[in-house]
Amino acid sequence: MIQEVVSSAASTAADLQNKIKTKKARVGVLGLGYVGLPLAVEFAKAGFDVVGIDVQQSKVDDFNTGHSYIKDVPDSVFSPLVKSGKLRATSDFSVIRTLDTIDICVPTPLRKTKDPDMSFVVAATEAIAQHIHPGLLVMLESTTYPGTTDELLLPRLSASGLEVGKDFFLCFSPERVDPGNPNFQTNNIPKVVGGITPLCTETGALFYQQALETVVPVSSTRVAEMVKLLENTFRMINIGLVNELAIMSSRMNIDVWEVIDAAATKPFGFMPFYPGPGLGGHCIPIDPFYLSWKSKEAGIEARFIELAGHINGRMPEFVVEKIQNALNDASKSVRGSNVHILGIAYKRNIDDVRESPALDIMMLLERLGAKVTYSDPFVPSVTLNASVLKSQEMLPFVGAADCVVIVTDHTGLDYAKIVEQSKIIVDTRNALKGFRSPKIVRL
Ligand code: SAJ
Repeated sequence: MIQEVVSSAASTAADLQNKIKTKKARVGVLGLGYVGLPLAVEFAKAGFDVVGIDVQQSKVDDFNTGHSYIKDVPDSVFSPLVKSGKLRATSDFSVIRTLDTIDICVPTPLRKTKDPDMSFVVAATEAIAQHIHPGLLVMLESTTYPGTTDELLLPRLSASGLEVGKDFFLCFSPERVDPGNPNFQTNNIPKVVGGITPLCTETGALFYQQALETVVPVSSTRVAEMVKLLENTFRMINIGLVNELAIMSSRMNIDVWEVIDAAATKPFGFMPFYPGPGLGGHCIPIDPFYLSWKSKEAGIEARFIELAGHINGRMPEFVVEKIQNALNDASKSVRGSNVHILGIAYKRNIDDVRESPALDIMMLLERLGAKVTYSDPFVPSVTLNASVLKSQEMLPFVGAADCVVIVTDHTGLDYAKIVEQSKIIVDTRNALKGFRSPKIVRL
């Protein structure tokens, strides 16, 4: 009997692995965003038939026109794959019955109470559970807390009666997509993957090896889940450290930027991070709270994360204090002053304003009675306190403002002209590194 059980597990895995090796496996990607769409493209480019699945019919329709709505994937690559039939999208989850592999790439946001919103992952898992069949490889890629795959996905998928590691295979593989990164894209970012069983890990690693340059197998889904959280918590805490150093240096009249640049000359054991107006984006300010939430459940308080979150969260107020003091030195109050913000995206040269500290700074300034305007070549308009603000032509507004604030240091702006035409300029990014002027106030 045992021999039969072992042999049937081996044969299911062998069949699936053979389909993967010969590129006959039918690949599915659930969630066609900045992670899912590039992943689907990589497997179609590698020669697989790929089906993208998304609940948004508009996304599915857009996808099937052969137009890529993800900037990192040009139409020149995307369109031929769709036209050739290698790549298509659907909102019909029953297609999962025909698939051999499926990658879950759905959002994992935080709720306002800073606890994880797993609703998208659970919905995706339940949809897969409805159509699961022997020989299916399921991989979760959404950033989440350690234990998600074995606690949330495994029971729902096993309820079908199929056995993990024998009838179906389940892994976690953290997405590491960095939108807009000119050097690292889905195909050449090393891919960590950990399975519920060794055979799951082996099959998941074999799958990713067909399309991605480097695959890093680890011993379990929990290790793989924790890897991603370590990566992004490392960033968040180190940014919090330099933000606190900026606050200290400001009080001690030390140029924190000069300190960091000099420390960065150390050829080992140091990695520069830079202070800023606060922490934006949908990864760094959010992912670490998955870890602190889960560790609380394990009875451990993640104090580093909470403290860094507090410091990073306070930076918009610190910037507004700088603005208040700069106006005060010019015998002006914030109330009634024209304050013009340069750059409102959460980091340079992108158009994403999610969690952008610029929005907090603008709201704080409005609350103090300032008249706030902005210019951002990447962000034509933004909704703030239910009113829509439009990006203004830069130089006229810089010249007219009582105070200009560089919140996001997009490249390509005429910073010399900005310095020349500003009365006061608060620089939160050291964008004016090479400039010396009494009107420049740095973090
Ligand atoms: N920031 C600072 N100081 C720094 C670095 C960043 O204040 O020294 C701010 C940024 O302005 C931004 C926020 O932190 O508001 C996040 O910046 P980020 O450079 O970490 O950019 P993200 O949010 O796009 O992070 C992504 C992450 N990628 C993935 O999760 C797959 C992160 O792991 C990458 O390291 C990062 O891109 C990157 O290096 O570009």
